[in-house]
Amino acid sequence: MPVLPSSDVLWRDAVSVLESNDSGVFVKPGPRQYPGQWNWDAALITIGLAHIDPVRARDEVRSLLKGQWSNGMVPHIVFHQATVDYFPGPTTWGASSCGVSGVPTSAITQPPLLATAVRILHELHPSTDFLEEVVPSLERWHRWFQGRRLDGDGLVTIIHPWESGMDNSPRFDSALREVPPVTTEFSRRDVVHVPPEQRPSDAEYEAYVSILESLRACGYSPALSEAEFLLGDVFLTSILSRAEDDLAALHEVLGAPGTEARSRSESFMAALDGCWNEDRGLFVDHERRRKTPVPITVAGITPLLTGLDTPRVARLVEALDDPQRFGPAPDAQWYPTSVAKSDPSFQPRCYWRGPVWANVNWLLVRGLESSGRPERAEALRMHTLDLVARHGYWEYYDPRSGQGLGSENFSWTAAVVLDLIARPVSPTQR
Ligand code: 2M8
Repeated sequence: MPVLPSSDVLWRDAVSVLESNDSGVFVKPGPRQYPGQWNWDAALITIGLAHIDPVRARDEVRSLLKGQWSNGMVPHIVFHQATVDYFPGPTTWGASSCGVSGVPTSAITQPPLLATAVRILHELHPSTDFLEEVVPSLERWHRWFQGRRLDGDGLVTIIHPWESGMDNSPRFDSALREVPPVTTEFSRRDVVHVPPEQRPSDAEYEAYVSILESLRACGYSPALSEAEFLLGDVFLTSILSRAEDDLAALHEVLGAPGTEARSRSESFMAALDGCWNEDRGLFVDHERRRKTPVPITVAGITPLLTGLDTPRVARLVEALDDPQRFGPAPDAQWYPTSVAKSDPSFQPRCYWRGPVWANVNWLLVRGLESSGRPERAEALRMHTLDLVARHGYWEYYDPRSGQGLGSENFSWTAAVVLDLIARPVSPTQR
């Protein structure tokens, strides 16, 4: 289904990235940097696999769900083995961190994109047997959010930056300053294969481990009021709102009413409504403890995913196109940057503090499409394919040169390229 002159090459290379990262049980996010199955990576990888091998795509979902906890949580990493070259690995998370089937896991969650992935897979290759198998697990996970991650304002509250997927985003800087010093010694493995300046700082990593220690001390079941790190997350809430809608559709395929999931989706949309910042023309996270201004990051545009139909869409598109903020600029043509160029925290080569991420671009393409902006979605789709065609399948990209950063041969970049090629923007979705 090529759309670009070079898309057959792009397609072939994307398939080969996914094949080469396939461990047999799950597709690793990258060849060396991340040796387990990460939660939202697996969802995006499922979407990619749906275009080339639906049987393998279903197995990707099954493998992730092997890590589901008895309380419904689907962890941010399912290790699938007891020893891995990653810190923090299964021993640090502790023996109690495992899925119902006994597979070692981490003990926090990640952006719940899985129901969205299962819906796309089902639309491409319908199988009600598969839906009957996985929809109850998705429902249990979504309910777990209601019981464990909702605070008074209805936003999904994260208790660790890793739950957001945007680990060292400056959105978390102020909350991280409250975290007590780490008490155990550890050695970082994440800077072995990737230059340290492209990764979180040592101070950030110490805070990540300190939060982990305090969560482990309370059996990974903190009262939100007592958690060391807390943030009402616009990004996670947007993803879950969309996923609830997709889950409702899946329930309906199975002949059940999707009413509960749909009403949860609407509640999240109402909560997001309260995060609108008219001056910025963006949605803004709720800092639970301190009221410092949250830095300007791409997370503020992601409520597009929920299918907005208000004048706010125009403001969000304005931010996306603004050269001072996320849009293409004469000295930085690749967009959107993960942090606004005008924000003091912007660092074009450091992980979630500036670089362009293909998975975020995919979310925004689908969000613009659902929010009645197909022409804008199409432009971003072509731009993203162009970026990868020129620079390869990297974890993230320098917005100035397009140079690939982080891990090479990155699975979610390959997966979203397959989807962007094979599922062109629909002009009518809303
Ligand atoms: C990054 O996060 C992990 C910790 O979860 C890490 O840096 O070691 C993030 O980009 C996260 O969003 C992603 O899921 C993970 C694997 O790609 O890597």
